[in-house]
Amino acid sequence: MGTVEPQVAADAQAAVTDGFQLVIDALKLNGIDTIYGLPGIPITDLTRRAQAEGLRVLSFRHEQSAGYAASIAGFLTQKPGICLTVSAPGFLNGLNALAHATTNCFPMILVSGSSEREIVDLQQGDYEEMDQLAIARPLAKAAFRVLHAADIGVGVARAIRAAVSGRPGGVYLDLPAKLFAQTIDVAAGRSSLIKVVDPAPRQIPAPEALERALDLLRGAKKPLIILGKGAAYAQADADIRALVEKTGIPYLPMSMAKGLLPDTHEQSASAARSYVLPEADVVMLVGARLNWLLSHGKGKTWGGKGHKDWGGQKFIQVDISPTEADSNVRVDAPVVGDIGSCVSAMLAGLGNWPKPPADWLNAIHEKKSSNVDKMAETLAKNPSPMNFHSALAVVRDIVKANPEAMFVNEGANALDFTRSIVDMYKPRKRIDVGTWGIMGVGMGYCVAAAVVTRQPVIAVEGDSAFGFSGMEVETICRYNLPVCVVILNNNGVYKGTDINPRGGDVAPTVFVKDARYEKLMEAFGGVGVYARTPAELRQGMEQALRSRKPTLINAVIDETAGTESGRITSLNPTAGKKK
Ligand code: ADP
Ligand code: TPW
Repeated sequence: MGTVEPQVAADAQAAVTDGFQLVIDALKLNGIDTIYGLPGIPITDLTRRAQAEGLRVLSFRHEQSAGYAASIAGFLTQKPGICLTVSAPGFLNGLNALAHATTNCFPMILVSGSSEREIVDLQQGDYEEMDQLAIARPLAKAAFRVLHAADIGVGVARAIRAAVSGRPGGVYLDLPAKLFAQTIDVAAGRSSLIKVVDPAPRQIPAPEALERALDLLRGAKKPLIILGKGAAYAQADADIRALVEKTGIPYLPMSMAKGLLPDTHEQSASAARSYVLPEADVVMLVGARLNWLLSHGKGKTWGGKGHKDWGGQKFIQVDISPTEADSNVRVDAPVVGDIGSCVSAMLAGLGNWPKPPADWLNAIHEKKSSNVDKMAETLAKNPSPMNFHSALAVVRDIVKANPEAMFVNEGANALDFTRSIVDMYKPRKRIDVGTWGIMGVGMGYCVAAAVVTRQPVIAVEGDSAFGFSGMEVETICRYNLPVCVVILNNNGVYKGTDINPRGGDVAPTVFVKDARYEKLMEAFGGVGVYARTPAELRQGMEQALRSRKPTLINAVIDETAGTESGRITSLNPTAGKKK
């Protein structure tokens, strides 16, 4: 080397690229601009270099939060959210979110560094040894490993296609430590990269499937449309609204489909849910599965005699997955395709659509009005201490005044009451616990929502729910994000009144009484608010939205408020015994 001129050496160096660079180039080439992750061996330099190359690299305090952030970024943008972790323990922390993404049909890629293949496969005890690919595979829609720098382009392309095409889901991409330092010729590296063309191709529904569905719907006496988060994901907002309005059919939004049409829309049947589900004769599901959240399409909720009995409805199911229909009950008219294509084809086929029978619409209207009146009465009360209703009456007003704000929600009662009390006005504003009813998505979702949409974020959190990701308030402060967290604090899981009959430790559901969560936000330079009345809560929220400063409001509510498991008490095997 001593005889080589310095300039020649520099040129020779410049003529090669490495694994780090190729990963960054492949992501950038495919329009990925943000990484949610946590640095460490072997990906520390990847985070640094990605940042230096203009990617936004958001560093979290726990990979699970980074993963949830990536998953919801995928839902909001239709681009795979990228979560980057270290090997074994970091990978496992991210894995929960990967499974969550797959379960919820969100596009996400978990990219994890991994240890030496030769040592891992012989189980010789490497640093953070783990066969990550094998562990990820059952929880992911697809899983890939790249061993050679020249294959990084293909690996990233395959991961992107798998995440966003068809039914979206979580994809795992395993990048062994050695890969990052591998060098190849710059030109060869450049030509190995793939810009994915049409990553989520339209899937056009079959004309006969559409005709079958429209015939069934047209003949219904009591039709109902159910919009799910697949409909929200599809970003076909105008056509979905037009379909609902032109058919005049009442609709129910699932939780994350709230706001696809404003919740105040006259055709919304949300306030008459327990009436319309058993009464409807034809139900059209648009991007919603008949899973536990819809009582599997049968049983008492649907007018069946026993919990497994069919209620007699006929179902139309609009979904991109050809295997979803008949998963719980018979689907008479499956329409397989992407929701954008399906809904626009339906609109084109409506012709002179007859309005649904007036007695159906009137009956729904009556149920709705009486339930809305009852709720208004409850919301108008001002008990001391505050309860879920009096606190949420404030949140409801604030969201109404700030319809562009993103809205994050988790908890049990804190989730159920909020979902029914707080109206949403715009699509994809409400993001919550999703298909698993998972706790811990809160602060990760807040970060991604603020970063992706650049709108203010309001999070309504149970005190238990908040605890799962509470340390990420530092992340929120570090990036100075306009997030207002409201903790509905009733001193425990579900509520704070359980007693340990033997004395000693407090009951398993009980937390420290009068915990001062707001001080956690203050510790990192954000604003903390201690709110004991609706007026204090209102003032805190208004101030947070005005200032756009990270704010945490500890809204103290009656510790006797709330029921065990919220609205799903019936799923809890011990709850029956307790009553
Ligand atoms: P919810 O919980 O709101 O009821 P689910 O998560 O159960 O919604 O259902 C979402 C459904 O939407 C899934 O079956 C998924 O296959 C489907 N889906 C997701 N994206 C699309 C799309 N672009 N086009 C059609 N269907 C989609
Ligand atoms: C990952 C089980 C469901 S709801 C909940 C737990 C622990 C917390 C309820 O208390 P919170 O809300 O948040 O204070 P509230 O309004 O009822 O007082 N672990 C995971 N996910 C779930 N769903 C649980 C545990 C659970």
